[in-house]
Amino acid sequence: MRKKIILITGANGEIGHGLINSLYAKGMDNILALDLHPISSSIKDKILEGLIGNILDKNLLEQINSEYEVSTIYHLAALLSTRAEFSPQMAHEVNVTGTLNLLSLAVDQAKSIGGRVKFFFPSSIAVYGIGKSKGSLGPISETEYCHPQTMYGCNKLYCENLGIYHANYYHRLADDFKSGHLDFRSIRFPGIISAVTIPTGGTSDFLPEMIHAAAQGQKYDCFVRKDTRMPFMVMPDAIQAIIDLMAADKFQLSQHVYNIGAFNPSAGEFADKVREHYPEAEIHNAINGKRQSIVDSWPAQIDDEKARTDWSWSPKFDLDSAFKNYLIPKITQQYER
Ligand code: AKB
Repeated sequence: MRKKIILITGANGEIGHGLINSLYAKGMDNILALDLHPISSSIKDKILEGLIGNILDKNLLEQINSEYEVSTIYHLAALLSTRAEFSPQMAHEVNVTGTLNLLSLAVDQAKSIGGRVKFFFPSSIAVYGIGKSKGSLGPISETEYCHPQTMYGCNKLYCENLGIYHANYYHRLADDFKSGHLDFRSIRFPGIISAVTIPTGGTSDFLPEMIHAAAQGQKYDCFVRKDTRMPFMVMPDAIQAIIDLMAADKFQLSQHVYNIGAFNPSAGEFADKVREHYPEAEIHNAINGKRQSIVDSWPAQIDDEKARTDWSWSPKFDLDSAFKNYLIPKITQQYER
């Protein structure tokens, strides 16, 4: 008998931490957590098993396929946008080939179980590429401006399409083809701010870095201009969105990939908010032109109407309540410790 599990790749990452905590709180601890590094001590008691390994290792995936019955895959492993620009080939390998490997595993599982496997893929606003007119545009919907300007954005957009293909058309000429064996669901995340973890290798890292630096009494050089605006949300809302989308009835969903957003302060407005709570905060600007150009290619605001209508997406936190009820209390508590 194969063990029934939920597979989470990139389990040690920011979203992995939040998701494992949340699934555990809901009684779902039959998790096989895969990561390049040993599973972090803060989550290792909340999973069934931890596996150290690479999503590019086909033998490892074959082993998972033969030893476990996988009902759901949360495929979180990825190289983020800034990191990917430094190593585009490697990013393509991890972000695209890695995702293809996981999609194949999901299809194999669905065939052997004779049922549906759910697959969650975190996409990103990096799939958008807009020109100089960013400030004058209204909210951008899922179908507009899909012309990414980064390797990471290209990878995410293509993998969304790979997921849709595997869900609806993969092996369509084969006798055992069944559309719907793979239930592929994806969210295009904005920047995410966690009070507990600090991201690495992303281009939206400037807001999380700014508040974590202030909380630790450290000076921060923000790598984008003060007037730089893009959508953000806090981690609890990001995790809740994953849980809600994955729990939604399939017939409610009119598409596979959804935008979601919560607030979109400029870097300067966010710095002012940080100073309200940490009056000593030393925040300066040391613009990195290349990272600036990446954020400039991302929308200032996105249209998440489809998520609101189809599966009742509604963020719990706006900018003020995010500071008051989540970021400040949690971050302060963390660094006091
Ligand atoms: C990044 O900055 O690369 C990510 C993203 C916006 O997807 N946080």
